[in-house]
This record gives sequence, C-alpha cells and structure tokens, in this order.
Amino acid sequence: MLSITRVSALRTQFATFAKPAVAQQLARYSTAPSIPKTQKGCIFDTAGGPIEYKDIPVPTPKPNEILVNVKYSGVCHTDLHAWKGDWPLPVKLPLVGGHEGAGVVVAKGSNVQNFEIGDLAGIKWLNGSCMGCEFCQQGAESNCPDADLSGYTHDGSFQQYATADAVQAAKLPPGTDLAAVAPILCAGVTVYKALKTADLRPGQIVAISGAAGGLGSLAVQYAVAMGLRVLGIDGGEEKGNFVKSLGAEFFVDFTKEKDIVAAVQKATNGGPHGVINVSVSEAAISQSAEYARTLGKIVLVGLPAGAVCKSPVFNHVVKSLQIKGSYVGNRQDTTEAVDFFTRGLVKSPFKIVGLSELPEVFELMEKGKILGRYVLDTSK
Ligand code: 8ID
Ligand code: ZN
Ligand code: ZN
Repeated sequence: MLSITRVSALRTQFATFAKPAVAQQLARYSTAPSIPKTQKGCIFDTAGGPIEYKDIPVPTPKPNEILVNVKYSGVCHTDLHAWKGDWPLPVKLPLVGGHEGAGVVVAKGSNVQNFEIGDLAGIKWLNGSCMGCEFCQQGAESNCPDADLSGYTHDGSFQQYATADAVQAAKLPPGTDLAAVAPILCAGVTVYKALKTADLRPGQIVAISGAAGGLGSLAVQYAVAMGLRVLGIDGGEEKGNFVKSLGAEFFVDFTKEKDIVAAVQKATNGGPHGVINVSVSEAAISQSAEYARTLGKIVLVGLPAGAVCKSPVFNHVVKSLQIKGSYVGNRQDTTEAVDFFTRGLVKSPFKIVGLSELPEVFELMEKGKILGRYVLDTSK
C-alpha cells in the first residue's frame, strides 16, 4: 500500500487511541479513491522505433516521490530528440517520454512533506538532482551531473499516472487550467529563464529565432511581459501572422529572405540587443552571432543534434558579444514562470489531441508544421 507521511502518523495515533473502525475510516480518506494497477501510456523500446499506445503498469512512488494522475501533457521538441536518440546523452529504454505533465497528486511517498493528495502538480524536465554538488548548491540543479530527467532517464508524462520527485515537481495553484499550464512546465520555464539569462533592459530588442514553435511562442510573450521589443524569426506567412498576434513588432521569414543577417539588422536598425535561439537549426544559431548588435547577448536554447555554433572571432571581439547557454530553469524560475501564466501575462497557444496521437504530433513537429504547442489529453 502507498504510505502517506502525515496521515500515516495520524493513523498510528488513531490506531492506538481510537477504535479500529475509526482508523479504517481515516485510512480510506487518506488514500486516493482508486488507483488502478494498469493505465494507458505511450512507450517505445528502441530509438526511433514504434511508439506503442498500450496498457502499462501504474508506477509506485518511492518515499521521496508523488504519484501524479496526469491529465494533460505538452509535447516538447525534446521528446522528439529523446525518441530519435539524437543527443549525446543516453536515454532510458524502454521509455515513456513527456516532461510537460499537469495533473493531480493521488498518492505520495512517506518522506513527502510539500504535497498533499488532491494538490495540482506539474512534471518538469528536471525530475531530480543530487542536491549536494557545487551546481545544486548554487540553485543550478538542472546542471547537476547526476540530474534525473523526466521523459528521458525517468518515465515521464505520456502516461496517465507518473511518479515525480516531490522536491522538483511544480506546485500549481488550485483552479489552474491543466491543459493550458502544461506547456509552461518546460517551454515557459525555459524561455523565461533564457530571457533572464540574456539580461536585457526594458525597451531593448530581443530576436526570437524559432518564434512560432512551442518555446518561441511563449518566448515572444514573456519578452513582451518583461518590457522588451520583439523581432520574431520563423518560416511562412501563417507563422509570421501568429508571431505578430502574440506581440512581436517585427517578423523575418527565413524561408523568404535571402540574407537573414541583413534583414534582421535592417528591421532592428543595427541588430537586436539580445537573441534567444529556440530553433532547431544550426545555421540559424550561427546567423544570430552575426546579426546581433554590438554588446549583444546571444542565448543558446535549441539543441539541434550535433550542431556547432560558429561565430567569426573578429566580429565577436570588436562587438564584444556574449554567447551563453541556458538550460531549463530551477524551482524559483518555475514558480516565477507559472506566476506570469497565472496572472494572465502569457497565454499558452495550444491544441489538444489524444495521448494515442503522439506519433502524428511527432510527424508534424519534424516537418515544422506546428504553431505553438500540441497538448495530449491522457484520457484519449
Ligand atoms: O533547456 C533547454 N535548453 C531546452 C528546453 C526545451 C527545449 C531546449 N529545448 C530545445 C528542444 O530540444 C529543441 O531543440 O529547444 C528546441 C525547440 O523546441 P520546441 O520549441 O519544442 O520546438 P518546435 O515547437 O518544433 O519549434 C521549433 C521552431 O523553430 C523553427 C520552426 O519552424 C519551429 O517553429 N525553425 C526551424 I526548425 N528552423 C528555423 C530557422 N532556420 C526556425 N526558425 C527560424 N530560423
Ligand atoms: Zn522540453
Ligand atoms: Zn547536484
């Protein structure tokens, strides 16, 4: 049976002082009404192999974990990388992917103090870290060499019930729209942190390269909410209109412009003060080092397989550019990013489909045909 710290302590007290019938009644209230033994999930055995939507066992939470009844999960491009196995970081196999899960806590391990049954919780990319290394000590937990990753080294949110380390799981305010908040749990947190990493001043211009995608569509909005002016870069008229509807002042279409560097510099009168690279394109990343304004801050977020960022050294030095990497965000970044969402400053542009449709979503993502995010409803 799943143990529940505070309540089980109470239960022991009751077992001593109360009649057994009362203790039994209390036990009924303290566990979730019904947790099935099996559930639906999307699982694959080999990199790039078939993704099966099938019955799989419901996991049991460890003492430090909560069990989340995942209602919705966003599909991040990282999930596609995990399935393809195209990063130099081994994935757990077989794997249930997914790391933008939003749901309800239905059980918890004996050491969990910060969640109660019935709380709303979010499953993020960082499932857990050692908490003892020099990086964890500084709050850079995602940079921990022993980081455990949801939907990568730990089965994630493409299932109806997923376990999550209670320390890293996101607290979601009561009443949160679980479908809408799902993309905030990776895409939102990541771009919010990347914008903080860019360290720009209100009124400065930030270019978002890959602006119509899952991360990009939120980056545009966080940037606007943080007082920045936005130039979006992506491909096609539909994506251009979409990015502008989210608050971008300028749009450069990489499928139409022959000279992207010149087009960006022209639109921004000398180049953007900062760039958030969320495209999955090596060429776009290197271009950003060329079009950035003098003293520009270039943040690398998108992770195209095997990519190298090339920056001409002369340009880099005389313009005194800064190129920085940014990797998701920590617990405080998560709280802040969710708070922007809760206050209505950013809206999640998403479309809901069933969990069983994950392979079709990957196909659209691979072809660059998604505006914003697809969110999976785990009941279908
Ligand atoms: O912590 C991190 N660093 C982190 C967190 C989450 C995701 C990094 N990521 C990585 C993912 O693994 C992926 O490599 O960020 C990248 C983008 O994730 P996403 O936003 O979930 O992907 P998407 O929804 O497919 O959007 C990508 C967009 O890039 C555009 C596409 O049209 C699409 O809208 N794009 C491409 I591909 N090439 C482009 C180009 N040359 C481009 N936009 C501009 N110029
Ligand atoms: Zn992600
Ligand atoms: Zn650590």
